[in-house]
Amino acid sequence: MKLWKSVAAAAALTIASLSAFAHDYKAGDLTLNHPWTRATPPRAKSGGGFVEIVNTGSEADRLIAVSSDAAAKAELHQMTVNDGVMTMRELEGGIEIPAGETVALQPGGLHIMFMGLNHPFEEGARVPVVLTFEKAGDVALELAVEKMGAKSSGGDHMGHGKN
Ligand SMILES: [Cu+2]
Repeated sequence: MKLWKSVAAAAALTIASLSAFAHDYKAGDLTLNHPWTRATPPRAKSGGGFVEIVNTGSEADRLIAVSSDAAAKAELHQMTVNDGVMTMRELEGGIEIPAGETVALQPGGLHIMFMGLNHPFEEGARVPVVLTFEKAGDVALELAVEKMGAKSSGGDHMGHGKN
């Protein structure tokens, strides 16, 4: 499934080639630290993606979309736990990155959601993703695939397989 337009793809390739050996990414006033995901079980249909986004600028930006060739669909999600019940919802308005602040996408909170994985995420591999920001534009990243359950805060994404 081709979610990105050719312009975005060209920009993504340029950025990816510049940062092939780094694992922090910069775009305008944004720095994206250590994007990562977790290895998935063999038949998993979904997975989460995580990254810390630092805005050193004087204006807010907004993460408005995510796309990836690794899955049929990628969305921005918020996980919350109320009385022990985990729920996730898609953030249709995106995620604001306030000026001078850091927003962490992490297990148990905000995250990238991959649905319909083309193949399982294997530990040590890299998963390509393009994040689209209102001001900073498209930023191509590679998520490092860590151990299954790594840095988990208890929640996982198994529930999404039924969607
Ligand atoms: Cu989710």
